[in-house]
Amino acid sequence: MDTIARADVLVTSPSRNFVTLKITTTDGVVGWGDATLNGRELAVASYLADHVVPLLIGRDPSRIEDMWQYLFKGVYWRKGPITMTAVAAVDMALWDIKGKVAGLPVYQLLGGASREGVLVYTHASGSDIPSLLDDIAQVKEHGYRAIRAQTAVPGVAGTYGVKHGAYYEPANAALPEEQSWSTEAYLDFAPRYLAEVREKFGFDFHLLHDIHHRLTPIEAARFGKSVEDLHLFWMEDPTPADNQESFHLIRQHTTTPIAVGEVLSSIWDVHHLITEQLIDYVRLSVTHAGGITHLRRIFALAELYQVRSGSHGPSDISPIGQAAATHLDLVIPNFGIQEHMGYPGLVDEVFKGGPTYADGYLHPGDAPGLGIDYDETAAATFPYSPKYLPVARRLDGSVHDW
Ligand code: GCO
Ligand code: MG
Repeated sequence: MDTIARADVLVTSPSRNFVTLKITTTDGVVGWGDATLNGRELAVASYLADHVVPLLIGRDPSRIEDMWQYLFKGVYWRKGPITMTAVAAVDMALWDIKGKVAGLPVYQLLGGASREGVLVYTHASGSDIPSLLDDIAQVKEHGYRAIRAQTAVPGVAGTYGVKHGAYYEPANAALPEEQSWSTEAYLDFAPRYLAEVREKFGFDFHLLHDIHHRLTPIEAARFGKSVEDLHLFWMEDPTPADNQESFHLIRQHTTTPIAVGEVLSSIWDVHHLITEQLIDYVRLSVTHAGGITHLRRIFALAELYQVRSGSHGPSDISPIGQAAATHLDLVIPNFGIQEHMGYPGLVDEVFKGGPTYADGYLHPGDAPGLGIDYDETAAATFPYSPKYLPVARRLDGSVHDW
């Protein structure tokens, strides 16, 4: 019987940090899993190397569900982003191996394609309204049918979601940068710039906006109401979802669709949001929510309540995680949209292959497994470099939600 011969945890930083799990079987089949958790990369690397890798050796790589249960229930300390990212990496690597052994792309193992391609949204941003409008024009030229629009807020230094230079990368400093925040300025400005976007470009594309947990429920309700005639595809993370109940208040006031999930990692973090129909899109990622096995379960629950998927796909999920997401997206009946932020140039020196983009859609391709490779020699030339997300402070100096 083919068993797991070894597992290696690899950390590389081609412009930003990525953690990758490589599982090798006794038959020499290699599976890749993404274990990247922005700003906590080494915690997941240690969890895997110190606590998971020793458990894998000698086990049957074909028993994906059993391995998932073993690593979730069997460890006593379940859930949480570190654990769920580590479990996800093992899960992804085992799906990759199963596909390579079967000679089939993972989406075929999951039930086959339900659609021709995976609708994606990408980011456009600007330091002011004219530069946002220019960026949207450029993004539209690349064929994107769905665009997330963010602009710096006047008087608020370093607003999230806005590029500094050619590329937006929120984890930007060896110690967290401190940025400022004013809810009043944001609530006044954001509906106005979103209205200018619709005025200039019309309604024949999906317009998304990320609030990044910055509002209280009643502020989010006001925001949602004020942009209703702009027909946003969604407002993302209007308020922190630690208290799932609080979304009832937003729902009572606005029909602007809501997307939540990028900082959440298990079905228990979203089950109330889904079963009470408090959200329209569930945005957990394969990488942070226990892999294909667990995210598929979350999407299946969501389907019963007409909640669609909208998976998180920023640059801090590696191309392996993005490939795994694309396979799942192609199959599930309640697919909504997939984030496709793209990567800075050096990343494709390490990660080879993966989904292809054309005309607003991604496709995972038909190579066996996840269809992506990792160049270990190139990766070794990019050592880990600590990079943290900023911290947000209100104008009075107190800490705000990021
Ligand atoms: C998104 C996210 C990112 C996060 C980043 C943090 O919607 O893509 O909000 O921009 O800030 O993934 O790790
Ligand atoms: Mg977001």
